Amino acid sequence: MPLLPILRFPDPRLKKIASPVAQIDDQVRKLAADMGETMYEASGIGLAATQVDVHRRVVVIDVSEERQQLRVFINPKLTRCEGVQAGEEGCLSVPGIYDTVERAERVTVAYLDLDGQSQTLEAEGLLAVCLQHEIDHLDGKVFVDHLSQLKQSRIKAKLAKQARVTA
Ligand code: GNR
Ligand code: NI
Repeated sequence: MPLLPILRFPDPRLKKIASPVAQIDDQVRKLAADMGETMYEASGIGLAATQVDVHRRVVVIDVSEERQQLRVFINPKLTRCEGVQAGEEGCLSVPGIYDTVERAERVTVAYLDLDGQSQTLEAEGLLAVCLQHEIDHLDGKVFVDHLSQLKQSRIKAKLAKQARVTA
């Protein structure tokens, strides 16, 4: 199955707001499978369709050690957020950059599974962080948007320099 190219910050396509999936068909199932492969290949714990330039509300996550518990969330929506946690985040679209972001400690997410069934999941810790990070992507946000303007401009400069030396 093909790996999908991942957009890099500050690509303006990362700012697009993804549309809800109306029908879970073979195309959506193939997208989720390809996103799973792409995430595993890149050693990520999550991937949002936005990052592969598909602007539909599809997220894959695997926070397990064994890397064999792929979770697929279609049209995920946070229905409850409680508490605060601050943790170091990274992003496959912002390679080599890590910084602390405050997120809710516990969340409830409503979503559709690949069979089109409505589900809810209560999550905390890393899974809760990852869900918030991925849903941000679907809303056109990357984790650096949570940082100060000064940090954002430093990150853009660093990535531009990286792109020059690897070109
Ligand atoms: O692989 C990833 N690791 C990670 C670590 C801390 C907080 C969030 C993440 S998500 C990231 C993969 C990614 O960019 N998903 O959009
Ligand atoms: Ni990300």
